Amino acid sequence: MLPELGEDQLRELFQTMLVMRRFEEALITLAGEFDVGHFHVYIGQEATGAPALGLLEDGDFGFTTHRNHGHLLARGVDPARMMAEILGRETGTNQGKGGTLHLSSLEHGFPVTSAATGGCIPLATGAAFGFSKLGNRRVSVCLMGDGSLEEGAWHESVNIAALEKLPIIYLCENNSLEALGQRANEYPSSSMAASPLTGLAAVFGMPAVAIDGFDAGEVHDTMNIAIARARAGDGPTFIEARTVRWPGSRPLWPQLLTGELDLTIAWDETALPDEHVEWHRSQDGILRFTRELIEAGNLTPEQALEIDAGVKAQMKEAVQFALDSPYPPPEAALDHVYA
Ligand SMILES: Cc1ncc(C[n+]2csc(CCOP(=O)(O)OP(=O)(O)O)c2C)c(N)n1
Ligand SMILES: [Mg+2]
Repeated sequence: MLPELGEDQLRELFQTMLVMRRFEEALITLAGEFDVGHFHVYIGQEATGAPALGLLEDGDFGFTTHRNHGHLLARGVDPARMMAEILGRETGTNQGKGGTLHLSSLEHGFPVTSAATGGCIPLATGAAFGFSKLGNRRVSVCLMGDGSLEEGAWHESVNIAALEKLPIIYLCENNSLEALGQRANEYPSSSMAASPLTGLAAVFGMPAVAIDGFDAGEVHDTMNIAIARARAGDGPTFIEARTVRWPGSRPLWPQLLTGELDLTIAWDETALPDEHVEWHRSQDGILRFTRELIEAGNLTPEQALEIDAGVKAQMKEAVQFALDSPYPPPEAALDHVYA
């Protein structure tokens, strides 16, 4: 379903999702030609991150994981500076010293990013504790994978959040729905005895809901309620956004196994490839959102392609900016090191 937003906002959301997708497609392509090192991509989860983070206001914080690129892009961080950061360049968001695993940008509400599984949980909870003490009506969003529920930090943090009624939303992106990865002996996500995962939050007495993470409208509406609750001082919410892992993220290194996103599949069944049919037909959240926008008369296929062409050109420039940027000088190695 479509989020309850005006036409301009719906199109903005569409463009944001395309920025998220085209950025990482460009990164995977670049990694084929250039040693980028290891990285993780958010491809396939855009319909969760874009509407959820689009609801935040200036001063609200997000704390993300090793799969952070899409989250920062959703809050408007410059793709060129992010690409430069991933390539370790001086012009990067963190002057080339954070890299893909620690992308952050305080001015966009991402003060620090931890790639330790579960690391985001105490960070986000601590920020919410600070907001609560300041009484400033700001909210903290913990963008966590299902795997982080295995960590002890989850249980300790959520207890404090519930006791103190902290202004926090635990947005758990569960991309483990299909056990395909495990079956094919690929990269596993989580192994939890608890089922459903929402039970791990409900036991602390907070609203805990499971939603379809491919459904931008459901994500938007659920987040909206959770944010209002947090701002009103009524405490935390746990949201499990359920998706499946993008086929290209099943091998250890991301690969464009489903090809680059072809938007025409959204309105032309004959464009549907023979492989990964299920993915293209019902799982790719961007294709689903495109279909919904067109069916509701908020976008034409021509407009969709035009927006996409602009985004692709922007990503080409981002890659070039990164490649043209210098590495930090050796003398800068100890700058910003506190010991
Ligand atoms: C403390 C810790 N243990 C192990 C790892 C290695 N590791 C990297 S990604 C990952 C899986 C995390 O699963 P999940 O939180 O569901 O995120 P997903 O990759 O599925 O988005 C693991 C175990 C890590 N980064 N930190
Ligand atoms: Mg996972």
